[in-house]
Amino acid sequence: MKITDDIIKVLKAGKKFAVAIHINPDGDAIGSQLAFVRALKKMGKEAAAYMQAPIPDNYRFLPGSESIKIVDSLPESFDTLVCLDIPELDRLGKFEESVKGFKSIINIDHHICNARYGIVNISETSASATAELVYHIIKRLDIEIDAEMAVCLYTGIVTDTGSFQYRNTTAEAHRVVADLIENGVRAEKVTREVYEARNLSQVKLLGLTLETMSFSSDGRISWLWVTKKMKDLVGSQPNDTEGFVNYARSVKGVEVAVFFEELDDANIKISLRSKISRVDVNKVAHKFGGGGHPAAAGAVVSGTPEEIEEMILKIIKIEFKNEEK
Ligand SMILES: [Mn+2]
Repeated sequence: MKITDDIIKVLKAGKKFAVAIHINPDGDAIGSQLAFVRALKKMGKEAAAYMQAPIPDNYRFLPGSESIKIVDSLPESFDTLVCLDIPELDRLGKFEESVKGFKSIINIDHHICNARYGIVNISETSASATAELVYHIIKRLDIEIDAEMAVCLYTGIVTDTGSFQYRNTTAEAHRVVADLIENGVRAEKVTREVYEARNLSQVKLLGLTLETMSFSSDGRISWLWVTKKMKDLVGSQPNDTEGFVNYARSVKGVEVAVFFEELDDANIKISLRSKISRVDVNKVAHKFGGGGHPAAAGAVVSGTPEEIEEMILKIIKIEFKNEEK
C-alpha cells in the first residue's frame, strides 16, 4: 500500500489536530483514532481524540481511551481535522457543524462510497480496516509503532474483519497484524477484552432476541428484532446488541441477515450482513440513507416496525432477483 506525499505534507504542516470518528463508533474507528493521536503526539503535535458519547465498555482497555474528550462540538482553535473511518461528513453526527472551523480536513477511510470531502483523501476500499491504513501512514512517517499503538491498530483490524473471518481478511491484513504482534500485541488479551467481557444484560437480551428469529420462505433471508420493551426488561446498556446480527447470519442456508433494533418511538436501527457476494447490502442500506460495505452495512430508518420490516425485506428480495438475471 502506497501512502502519497500529500498527506505527509499536511500532517507535517499542521500544529493542532482534532481526530474524530463516526457516531456509534466500532473497534476500528476507536483503535484508529487512539493510534493516530499517539502518532501525532510523537511528531510533537498537539492532538486530541473527540467523541460525542462515552466509549463502549469493551474498548476501555485501549491505551489512551481515558483521554478521549467527550464534547458536543469540536474545538475552534485547531487547524487540522482528521476524520477516520468516516465515508460522509454526516456520519460525524453533532460534530458536522464544527467542521467549517478547520483549515484542513484529512479523510482516511476504507468504505466504498467515500465522499472525498478532505483536502487529502486516503480512501482505500482494499484495506481491511481504517486501522490498516493508519498503520501504513505511521510507518511512512517513520514513527516507531509502539506496543500501545499496536494494540489499538490490532483491535481495529480484528474487529472489522470479524476476527479474520470476513471477505476483507486479506494477506496484507495478516502481514500488518504479524508486525503488530511482533510489536507486543497479545491476541488472546484483546479477545478477552473485546469479546469475552459481556454484560449479563447483553446475554439475557440475546436470549430474547434469538426467540424472534424469522426466515423468508426459501430460507435465504433471516432476521431478528430487539424492541424497546425487550431492552427495558433486561436493563440493557448501550451497545448490548453489537454482533447480534451474526446469529442470523450463522444459520445454514441464510445468505442475507438483518437485525432490527427499536431505538425510540420513531427510529429503527437496521444492520445488514451478506454471506455471499451476489447481494450487496451496502446498496440496500443506501436506499434508506445508510451505508457501509458490500457484506456489512446499516441504516437508521424512521417508521413503524411493521412498515420498516416489510420495506427492507422487499428491497432485499428485489436485490436477489436482480442478481439472478
Ligand atoms: Mn472500518
